[in-house]
Amino acid sequence: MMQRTPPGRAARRLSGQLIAALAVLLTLHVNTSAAQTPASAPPQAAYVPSEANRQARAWFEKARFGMFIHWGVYSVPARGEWVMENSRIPIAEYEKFAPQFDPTHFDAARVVRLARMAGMKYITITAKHHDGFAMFATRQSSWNIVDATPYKRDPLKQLADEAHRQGIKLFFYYSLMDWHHPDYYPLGTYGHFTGRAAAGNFDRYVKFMDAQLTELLTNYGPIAGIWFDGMWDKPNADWHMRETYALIHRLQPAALIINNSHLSPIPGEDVQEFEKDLPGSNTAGFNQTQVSALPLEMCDTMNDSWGYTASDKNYKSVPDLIHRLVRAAGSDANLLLNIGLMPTGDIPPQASERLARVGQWLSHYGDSIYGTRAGPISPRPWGVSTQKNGKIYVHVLDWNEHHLVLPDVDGLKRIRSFDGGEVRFQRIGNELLVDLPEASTHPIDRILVLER
Ligand code: H79
Repeated sequence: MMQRTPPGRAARRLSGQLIAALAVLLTLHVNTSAAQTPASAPPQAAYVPSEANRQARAWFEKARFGMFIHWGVYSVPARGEWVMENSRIPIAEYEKFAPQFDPTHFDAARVVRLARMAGMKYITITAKHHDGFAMFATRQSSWNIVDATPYKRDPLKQLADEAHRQGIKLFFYYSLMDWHHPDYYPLGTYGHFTGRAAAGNFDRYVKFMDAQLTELLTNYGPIAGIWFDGMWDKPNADWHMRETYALIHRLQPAALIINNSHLSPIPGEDVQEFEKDLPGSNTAGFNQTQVSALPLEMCDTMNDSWGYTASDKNYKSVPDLIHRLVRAAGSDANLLLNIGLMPTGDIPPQASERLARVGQWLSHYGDSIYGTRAGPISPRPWGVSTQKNGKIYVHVLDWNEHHLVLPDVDGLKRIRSFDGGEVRFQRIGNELLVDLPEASTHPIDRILVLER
């Protein structure tokens, strides 16, 4: 029989607890046998999110759709944000892109308006990517947009002011891996072609990072959260994440911490991230973690690139983008959908056209997405379910037949089409045989509303 809470999530919560218990046992084992934790390490107090943080999590879970923005000095060569590593460009050469980076067309108001028009409730922008280049005014290094480019202005300040003005939330992406900073040493998997000295003090790098994060959390008003990436470069290093997380939560208690570590969430993290995969699936190859009870987010690209890539015209269709959003919601996750801003600061027109059309769809059907949780019918090849206020929304995405068999729903009284109109169904044993509306009437998503 159907339950009000997603049954998959409850089961996962239980297995999450088991895994947490196992992790504690493992940690104990490692600590005693390999003595990897310094003797002075404080006892591991449990992380209890503050009231402000809990409210922020509840907001986040309702938001369901955000805009990811990849933008940095790598936009100039226009071959993606990994160009430094992939083309083996040494630091001294890579730095020559900075004098060419003059994004005078950047219009924060326009970016925020586009996000709102697309139905997105927040923006997550790269403050610093793997190349270490700060897209904000920082005193910690001159490797930043104000000091190293002819633009000389702080686009994150413009974006933060505009986001506050237009009522949209702003997260800062911050790469833990750094191919430019001399103290990011010893190196991890990547960054071996930069020509930098084989020396450095990692603790000093962590201090640098904390100082930049302090700037991001004090100079830009209320920030919705920090989105970390790149820890997978050195998963066994002592990142001092507990201290960094405590710093963030002390500076802004409502700021959510997201770490795209490709590992199970650790204390201090507020959202579990999935890169290019729905929670629980692993097509991209780095999503082997259990789905936790935290709010979930999945990030994805509109074409095949994060950072602006001039040659990449492989944009997903509008129905495909909508399906990804709906399937994310049906898996209890937000979709963080990326655009790669151009070196001029312009938005690629292929991206803005598509986003406007996703926004049109959401203006009609958003009620079946925003504020919902995953529904009681688990994700299927044909579609997903969401639920809100006792109503279940069944999203029929990839199914061109006239009938659909659903598991029976406790106390079901009627089914209607989202746009009105009664939908006929029969009970057969523990199942419902539903007469679907014509597929041609809603080619993107036939939404049924199950009422009890
Ligand atoms: O910021 C975006 C990516 O740059 C970052 N996370 C998203 C949000 C990311 N970095 N690495 N990964 C994601 C996964 C690793 C991909 C790799 Fe590769 C495969 C690194 C080397 C081989 C892709 C292909 C990048 C370079 C070549």
